[in-house]
Amino acid sequence: MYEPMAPLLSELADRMTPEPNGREGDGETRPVLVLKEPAIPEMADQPTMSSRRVFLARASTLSLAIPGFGAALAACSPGGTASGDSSSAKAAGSAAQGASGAQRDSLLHDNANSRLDTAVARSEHGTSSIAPGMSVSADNVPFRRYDPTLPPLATERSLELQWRAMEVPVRIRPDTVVAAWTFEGNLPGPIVHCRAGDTIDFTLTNEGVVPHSMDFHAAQVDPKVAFRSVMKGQSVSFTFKPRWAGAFMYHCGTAPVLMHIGSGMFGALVVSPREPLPPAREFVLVQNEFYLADAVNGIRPFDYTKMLTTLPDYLAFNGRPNQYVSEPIRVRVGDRVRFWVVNCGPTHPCAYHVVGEQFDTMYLGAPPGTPIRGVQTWDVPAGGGMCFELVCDIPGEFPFVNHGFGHAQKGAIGFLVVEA
Ligand SMILES: [Cu+2]
Repeated sequence: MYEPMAPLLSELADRMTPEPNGREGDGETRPVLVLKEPAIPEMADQPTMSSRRVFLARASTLSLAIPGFGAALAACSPGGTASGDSSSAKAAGSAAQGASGAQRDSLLHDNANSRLDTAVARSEHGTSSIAPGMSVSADNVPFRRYDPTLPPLATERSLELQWRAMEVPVRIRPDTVVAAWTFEGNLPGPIVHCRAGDTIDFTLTNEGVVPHSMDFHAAQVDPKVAFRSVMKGQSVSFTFKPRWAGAFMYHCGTAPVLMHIGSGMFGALVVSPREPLPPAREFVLVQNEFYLADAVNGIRPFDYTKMLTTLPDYLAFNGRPNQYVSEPIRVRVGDRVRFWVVNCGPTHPCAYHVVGEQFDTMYLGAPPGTPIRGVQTWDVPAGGGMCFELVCDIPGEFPFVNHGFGHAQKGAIGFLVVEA
């Protein structure tokens, strides 16, 4: 029988207390979540836990809050069964399920806040993404334009991906280096391209300090097993076959998810239909928001508290604000252009629009099904992806934007240059 590990809405409501909404005299109240330090049970054989152990224990117990992260408990909790090899996700899942109900209940009750994503805020990292060992000088981090070109399909019908979770600095603007948490050292992670029905064999090895994981939106798998968190030096492997064509987000799902997505652990998997779409120049645009603290030794950490405010410093297509303004995407008159737009948020939508053009085709569902014609703007929600097509009939410079212009102004803008 299904045993819910995630909070019920009623439980969350129980944790909400009224507080004045800041406007004096109007008597209105608004609910706020009251967050408390989670209580971590001490290990019997190790009466004093290091701050790192405390952090890891908290991170793992907090993982209980997220559907699908029960397995992370077994991997990370003091009393759980660590299973860090890459041999079998199924085995690790069984180990997780082997944790006794009493043990789970105990941890749940001892961590009343485990359903809330506040782990990092209380950790040795504070509210920032600066990781121990991230001591590279910002001067040595080059600015590199992120290539938006959709990689070609492999001839084989299976892909083997062996990726590393890495905490590294990334230069997102000529004057800004951020303390990123990444897949494969970049932000976004690599663009993956396959066909519907192809097999993807995926392994993530954690080379960072913080626990990490992988959640492919294109996968239909048991998330408790496949999307579990792994600690430094450990790996997780799983296999899936994307069923539907489309533009899919992937991201680290370790609690607090907001912190891990917000610090750079996201990317795009484009699934082409088995029957090829019309020939086109194909590009991938991944939108994300940046919430940054002041620089420490020239490197700006991601700021979890700021993420909660949802008021970003920058937005970007493919991780660098305005990069395609200074170095546009170039095509030729007569080209059909297909944009696979994935919005990795973590919070805001992307009202995708190309100034001076109209999308002759946009797919409401998996391409090539449910095309609609003559679209000016369409919202791509956080965690979603859409496919937009236009035909470049005339030469010119066409801005592609998030038409939520406060966010275009902060960097979600670029140029499509159509050359004669
Ligand atoms: Cu992560």
